[in-house]
Amino acid sequence: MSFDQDVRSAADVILSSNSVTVISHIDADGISSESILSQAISRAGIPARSVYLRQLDPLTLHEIPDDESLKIFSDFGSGQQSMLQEKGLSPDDIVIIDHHVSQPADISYLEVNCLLHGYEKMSAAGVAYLVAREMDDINRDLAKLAIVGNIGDMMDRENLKLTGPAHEILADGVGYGNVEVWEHDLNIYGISTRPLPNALAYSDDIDIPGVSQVPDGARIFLEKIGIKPLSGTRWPVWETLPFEDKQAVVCAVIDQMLAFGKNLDRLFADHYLFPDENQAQATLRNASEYATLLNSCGRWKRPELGGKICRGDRVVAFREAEQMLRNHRSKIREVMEYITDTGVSELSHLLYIHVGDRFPDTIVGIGAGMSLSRLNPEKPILIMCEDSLDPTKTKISMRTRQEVVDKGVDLQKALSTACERFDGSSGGGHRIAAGAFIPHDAEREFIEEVNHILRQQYAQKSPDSC
Ligand SMILES: [Mn+2]
Repeated sequence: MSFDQDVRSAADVILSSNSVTVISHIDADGISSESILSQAISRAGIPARSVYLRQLDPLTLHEIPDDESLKIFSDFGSGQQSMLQEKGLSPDDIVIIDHHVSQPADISYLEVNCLLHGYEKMSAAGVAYLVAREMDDINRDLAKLAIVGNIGDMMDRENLKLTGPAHEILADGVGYGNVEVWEHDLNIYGISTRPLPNALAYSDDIDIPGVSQVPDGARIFLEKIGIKPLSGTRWPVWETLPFEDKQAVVCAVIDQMLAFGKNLDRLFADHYLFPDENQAQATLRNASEYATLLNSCGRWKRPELGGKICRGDRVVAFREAEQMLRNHRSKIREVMEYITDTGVSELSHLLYIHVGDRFPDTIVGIGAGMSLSRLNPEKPILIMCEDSLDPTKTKISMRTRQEVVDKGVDLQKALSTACERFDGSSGGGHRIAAGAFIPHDAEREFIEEVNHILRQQYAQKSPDSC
């Protein structure tokens, strides 16, 4: 079946059901997928309830209700079909909405997965939206949430913009009027809330000598071109900076980078803004920051709070989520500081560190990703921590940069291949970021196996691998 036919079938199955349980992942993509689906289902007059899972595995399987409702798995399920089969779920009970690598089972479940049709740059929220739109055209307002999910899963990072079917969804949001695209804009994070010097200093993609990683340097850099704090020490944010000032910043950044022979390839990216969000909730005014807010809710075990925000709660849930975001940021900073202070160990093709039980296992991967620019940027980082749910397991997270992926590295493949050699381990994710759970006593061997696989990946780089 074609992707469109899969979307149609899922819409039909959902519309003919009596009640639905949406079982979704806890990250920004999972939370936005869940709220797109639940809202579309409720609008169709079908009762819907939601279950969020940190991951779909034997330990969380019991959280799937044993009732008559149709079960929709979103942002996972494709890779766990044999497990769903073992649980005794029949094809009539299930719809899978996913974008991860699929593992076929003997039973053929209805699986709407863009990856199966060659669309690599779309997330589960994108698939969920296409199903919701197929259910009823009134769901076009939900394109905005699909953008949040796609950005949360970094679907724009390789091309610095959304492409393929995710780009088409963008057009729905623009047409509806709650999405605005700023094409080919400065590639920085935090355009709606971050003081400009910090946004310039802490943008992973662009390396501006004297500015990157040095907020004081960034302030001096901006003052030199006449950009000053608005009042006292409060700096403007990129979103509200006057056009002439933006031009001045871009020119100065280009001059500085060229003067030091830096590559400008990743200087510009598309930004996705939400004009319907109030300035008082600036965190929700662009897709990246909105996604960060949802991620922090999920990582701190409050995914339902993110779901409420996706449904429009701008008072109670939003305030609470902002508090979580502050906590989230400070904990990630602690992970980064721990990594920098402790130092990482180095093998030929990766860096690694074990953080034990010092930090919640839900944020160590993010912290590792954010410390990459302070470490050897050529090597992926592998971070280990204790699994909070199962003390016999170690949780592994790996992160790298787009430039390394372009050289042929695929962390998802590296971890899932390594897992095949160790009983009781499982892994998944994406080329640029992946994770695994392995037996606690296999750590050493596992790291060496991953290093070995990475060495092969660098060696085997072929033109179609990126
Ligand atoms: Mn996802």
